[in-house]
Amino acid sequence: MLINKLPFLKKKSSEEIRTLKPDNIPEHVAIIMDGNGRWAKKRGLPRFAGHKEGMDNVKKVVKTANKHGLKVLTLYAFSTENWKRPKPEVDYLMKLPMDFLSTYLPELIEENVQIQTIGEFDLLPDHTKKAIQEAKDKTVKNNGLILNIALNYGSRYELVQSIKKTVTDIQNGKYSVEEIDENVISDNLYTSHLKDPDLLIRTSGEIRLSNFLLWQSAYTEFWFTDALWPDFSEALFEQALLDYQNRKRRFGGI
Ligand code: V07
Repeated sequence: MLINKLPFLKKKSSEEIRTLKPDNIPEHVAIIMDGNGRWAKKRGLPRFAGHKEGMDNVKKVVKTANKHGLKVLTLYAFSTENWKRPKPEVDYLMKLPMDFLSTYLPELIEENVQIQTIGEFDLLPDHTKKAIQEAKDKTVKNNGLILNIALNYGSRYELVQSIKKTVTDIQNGKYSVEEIDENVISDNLYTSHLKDPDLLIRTSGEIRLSNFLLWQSAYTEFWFTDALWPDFSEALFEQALLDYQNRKRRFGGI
C-alpha cells in the first residue's frame, strides 16, 4: 500500500486525535490569565476574590504543566498597563506574590520548579521584590519546570530597552550597524535565555495579545477559550495541548 510508505497522507483516526502524545508536548507555554474580575462579579464578590481564586489556579496549572513535562510556563501576572488600575487593587495584586509563595513555595521546591520573572523587576514595591527574590534564590538550582512570571511586563517597553541596549553596544564599539540581526534583538530581551513560546493560551474570550511577547510569538500557536481564568481546569489545559498537537507548524515554510 502506497499509503503505508507515505504516512503523512494518511488521515488521523479519531483516537489519534483525542490522545496526548508525549513526544509532541510544547516545551514553552505562555498564558494570559484573564477573567478574574469577571469571575468574581458573576458571584457578587469583590474583584480581589477573583484575583485570589486566580492565584490558587496558578498552582493547579503548574501541577498540570509538570505532569506533562513542559519545560517553561510563562504567566502574565501584571502588565506595565496594570498600574492604571485603582490603587487598592494594585496594592492587593502586589501582595499576591507573597501570598502565593508563602502558601506554595515548599511544594514548588518539592516539585523541582525553578522560579524566574520577566519584566521591570526593579520598579516593583520592595516587599514584593523581596519575597520573589527569595523564591528565585531558593529555587535557582532546581532543574524542573521553569515557572516564569511576567510582572510589570510590557512587550513594547521590552523592545525599546532591547533597541537602546543595541545602540549603546554599537556606540561602545561592540559591533557595527551592519551586524544587527534578529539574534541581537532577541539577545537583549528579558527572554534571551528562553526558547520562544510554542503555544500561547488566553482565557476569558478576548482574542488579542495585549502587549505580551510580541516578538517572541512570531511563530507561536494561539489557543483561546471563553473560560475565565479561575475556571481554567486541567481538562481545558489538556484540550489546549491536544489541539496544539493536531496543528501543523510551518514556521513560514511550506
Ligand atoms: C497574580 C493571580 C493570577 C491571575 C492573574 C492576576 C492576579 C501568582 C503570582 C506570582 C507572582 C510571583 C511569583 C509567584 C507567583 C501573581 C501577581 C498577580 C502580581 F514568584 N498569581 N499572581 N502575581 N494573580
